Amino acid sequence: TTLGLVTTSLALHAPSQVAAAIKRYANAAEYQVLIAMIDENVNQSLQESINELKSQLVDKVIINVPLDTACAERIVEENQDIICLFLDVDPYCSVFNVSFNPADGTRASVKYLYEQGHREFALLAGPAHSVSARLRLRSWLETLESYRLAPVSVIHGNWDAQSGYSGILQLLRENPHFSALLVGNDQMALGVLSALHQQGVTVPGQVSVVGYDDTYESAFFHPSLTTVSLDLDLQGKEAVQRILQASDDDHSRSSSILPARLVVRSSTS
Ligand code: IPT
Repeated sequence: TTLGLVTTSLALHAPSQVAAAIKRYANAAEYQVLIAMIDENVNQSLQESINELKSQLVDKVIINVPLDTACAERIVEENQDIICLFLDVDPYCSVFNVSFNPADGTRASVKYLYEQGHREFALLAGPAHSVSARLRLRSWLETLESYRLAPVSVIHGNWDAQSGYSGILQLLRENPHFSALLVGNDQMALGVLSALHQQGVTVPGQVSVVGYDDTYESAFFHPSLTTVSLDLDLQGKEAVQRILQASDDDHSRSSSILPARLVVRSSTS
């Protein structure tokens, strides 16, 4: 009657939205949710958090922490007394997961910008330690390449608005010749919009900006953000359903890959 959730920082909008959904759907199924939040030193404190949950008799744990395949497999291997379901791993890896297709939304955003006439792209990716950030970046690059294009600049932020703010200032200093900017998530895009406004660069007049996530706030940015929409509520719902259905029998554990789609608003032209 108790589910565990180990999550990355809830100061980030997407994981906090997912946690809210997990709590809501679990409660509806008459389960409580014990939440452990970890920030840094992921590999070490993840096992500690799982141990804490185990000591509270939790035997099903949803893990929303970015994990490389080898780390996720090791967690499964070393915790066979519980069922782990992962939300932030490579969707095609073998562990039990509910995740998003990392390529459909990224392809759609490059295609859309290309068809709007853009040829000079800058990329502001998420942190290199995050598997999702790397998969999004790879898909942007592959799609650009399919149009025989390469980005004018590529940098990494750390998902928060501050890093988007300083990231775009760095991009403008290093090579300001881009008309389209792809950003790894909406929080960084928020910082980008603020910095561009302060620099007198118009959006979408001079630079079109595309975010990623479509958290609840993104439609209220100024200008409202064109972004890749993830149904984070659905991810929470599917995760709860699938982990509650799962039993010791491996066949009860079926992973799923959820779609991502481009939502066009006012930050692009
Ligand atoms: C991913 C978000 O897209 C990103 O904005 C950031 O919040 C990150 O999580 C935190 O780890 S969504 C994840 C399920 C891939």
